[in-house]
Amino acid sequence: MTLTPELRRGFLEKMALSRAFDDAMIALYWEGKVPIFAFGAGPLPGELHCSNGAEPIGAGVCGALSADDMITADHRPHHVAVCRGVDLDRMSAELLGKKAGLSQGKGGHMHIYDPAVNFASSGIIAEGMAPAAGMALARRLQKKPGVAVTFLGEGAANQGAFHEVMNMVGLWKLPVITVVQDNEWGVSTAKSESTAIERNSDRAAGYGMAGEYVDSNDPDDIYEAAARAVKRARDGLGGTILELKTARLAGHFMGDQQGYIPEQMKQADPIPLYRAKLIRDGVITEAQADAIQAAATERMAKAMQFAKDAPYPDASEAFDHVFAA
Ligand SMILES: Cc1ncc(C[n+]2csc(CCOP(=O)(O)OP(=O)(O)O)c2C)c(N)n1
Repeated sequence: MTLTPELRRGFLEKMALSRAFDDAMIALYWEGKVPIFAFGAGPLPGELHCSNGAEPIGAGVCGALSADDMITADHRPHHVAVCRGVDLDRMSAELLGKKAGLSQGKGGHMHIYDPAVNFASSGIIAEGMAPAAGMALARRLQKKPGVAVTFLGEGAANQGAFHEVMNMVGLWKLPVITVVQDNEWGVSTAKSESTAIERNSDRAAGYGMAGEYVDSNDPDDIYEAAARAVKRARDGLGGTILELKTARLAGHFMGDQQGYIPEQMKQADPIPLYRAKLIRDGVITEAQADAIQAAATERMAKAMQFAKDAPYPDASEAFDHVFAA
């Protein structure tokens, strides 16, 4: 898999669309809310954990996958979902609680599910790991191709589920790539105060699998590391813990003013950096970069209009799809 100019241009397009999605949802979230404190109700029900800063992960990792591959993500799923090609209209409707949403408006922003592109997410941290391993095992038993990729934060890497699933993936050499997104913070707890070692990717040795840390929030570097992990998985060499240094620019949730982050630890925005890099490398011109941004804004405006125009589910449907009570 080669890093072509088309692929790199596509990374910028996907990152711009992901950011447009988050910025539109952030603006909507604040409608009807008390500024700064996030009290009150508005058109966007529930909490909102945005991906601003982590877009290179979605673009780089999803760029290395094929349609057969399967993804599970966590409570901060937008960048992965958008870059995977989850239906943007229905994803937007899901956040607004509309019946046209991917889960008929009952899942909200943490529970994005689109079987058309093998994508699911859950608000329970590290929860997506076992289903990812299960899907990889199922494919193996069915003699069908497919690598499973599970996305989580560095905070979730201290959950019990992480260790249990990694052991089975290592033991059975399952084609599972565990993407640990290291934005340094689990809510307001620093990685250095919660994790015994500096790099979760070093834990891979304890599970008999490959581990790689990418100290760069650039989709080119992420793509190349992801492509190496995908190749190992497809070649039958088992899983990889791929830890990616990234940024959390919009706070843990809305209303988080991030007062606990020292000024010198504030992270850079990767999108303008990548835009400048592509222009410097002669992949695109300034005008083409502006056109990519304009197209993303326009596409998101259409998705938001679809979501706003869509009807709410009927109250009589509230208990549909409840399997046990
Ligand atoms: C099992 C479980 N415990 C606690 C929570 C509450 N919670 C939501 S996000 C979060 C922190 C997650 O940090 P990290 O995994 O580093 O991801 P980030 O938010 O930084 O992307 C916590 C504790 C949860 N959702 N699930």
